[in-house]
Amino acid sequence: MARKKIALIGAGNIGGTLAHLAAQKELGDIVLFDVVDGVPQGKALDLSQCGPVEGFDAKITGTNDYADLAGADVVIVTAGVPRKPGMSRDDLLGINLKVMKAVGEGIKNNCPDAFVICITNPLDAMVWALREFSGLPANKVVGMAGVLDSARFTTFLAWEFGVSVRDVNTFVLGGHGDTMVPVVQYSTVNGIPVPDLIKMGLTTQEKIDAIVARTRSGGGEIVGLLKTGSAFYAPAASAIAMAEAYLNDQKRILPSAAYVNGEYGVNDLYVGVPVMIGAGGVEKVIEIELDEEARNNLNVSVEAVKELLVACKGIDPSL
Ligand code: TXD
Repeated sequence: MARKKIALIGAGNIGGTLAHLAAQKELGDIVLFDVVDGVPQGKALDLSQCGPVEGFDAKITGTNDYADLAGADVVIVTAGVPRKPGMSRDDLLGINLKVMKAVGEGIKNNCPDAFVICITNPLDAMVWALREFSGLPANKVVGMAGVLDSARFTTFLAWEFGVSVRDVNTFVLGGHGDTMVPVVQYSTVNGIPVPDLIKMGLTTQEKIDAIVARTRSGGGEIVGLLKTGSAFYAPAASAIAMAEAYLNDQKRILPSAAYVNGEYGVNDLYVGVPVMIGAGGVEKVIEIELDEEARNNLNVSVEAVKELLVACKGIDPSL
């Protein structure tokens, strides 16, 4: 069986890390695309030379020509500009919306059957715009944020309880911003819900509240430390988990910025919800019971995403 083809649009910090992870996992042949001449080609050549050392076979190429994306099975989009200290994700909207228009055209014209994972910020608006511009079916265009936000929440909880990250399962809903909703009652350590762990005296409500707050500002914390850009190792690992679920039909339940039409009382919007990802792309939106606080927080997040879409339509009347 011919190898799958993975196209990475944006060959920057996340794009290069995506390429390395996909190659190490031998998910398929990899094409790195960027508008900067030389960067995708240089990174592709460098990554190819990892093959003999790490023991992977993958044809890794770099290009500045969208035609080289032809036939891609998976496309992961990081094209655009990242945050600098003092910038919010929403500040990127004007620049990155124009980038999504070009990227959407490139996908529509060269690989319309691909499963597209958007990473570019402000994520909830960019994934919606990318679907509009590309014209792909909504179940084949998804945003990566929830897997990263859940990974941050999981890491902080594992540190709090002094347990393996493998035994912590967390749930994050809503937008990829300050309004994201880490859902404590569905977050567990080896199946024990966090609220029960509080009752058992293994932590306190105050500590959990602080962890929720740190998760919400997890991106900003790294931007503040790096000063030159934003997180890229965990974002890349998170998107690769989603790509693998599609390529290997894993039916994984992953929090993702997915198209919702009716579930959670939300219509015609991309928002962070648990979905099943398999060979059909986003195969199902999982609707869970939310307590009043979580539902209110989700509604706040939905309103914040809607405001971003109004801004997008103000910039590009074709939307
Ligand atoms: O969880 C999440 N979704 C977020 C997303 C987590 C971390 C970072 N988040 C966002 O991903 C971040 O705010 C940015 O919007 C993207 C990409 O972050 P990255 O750190 O990879 O940015 P880089 O290193 O600047 O790479 C961006 C590349 C760079 O090489 C540019 O030349 C290229 O994008 N670029 C383009 N490629 C193709 N087409 C166009 N028009 C274009 N414009 C810039």
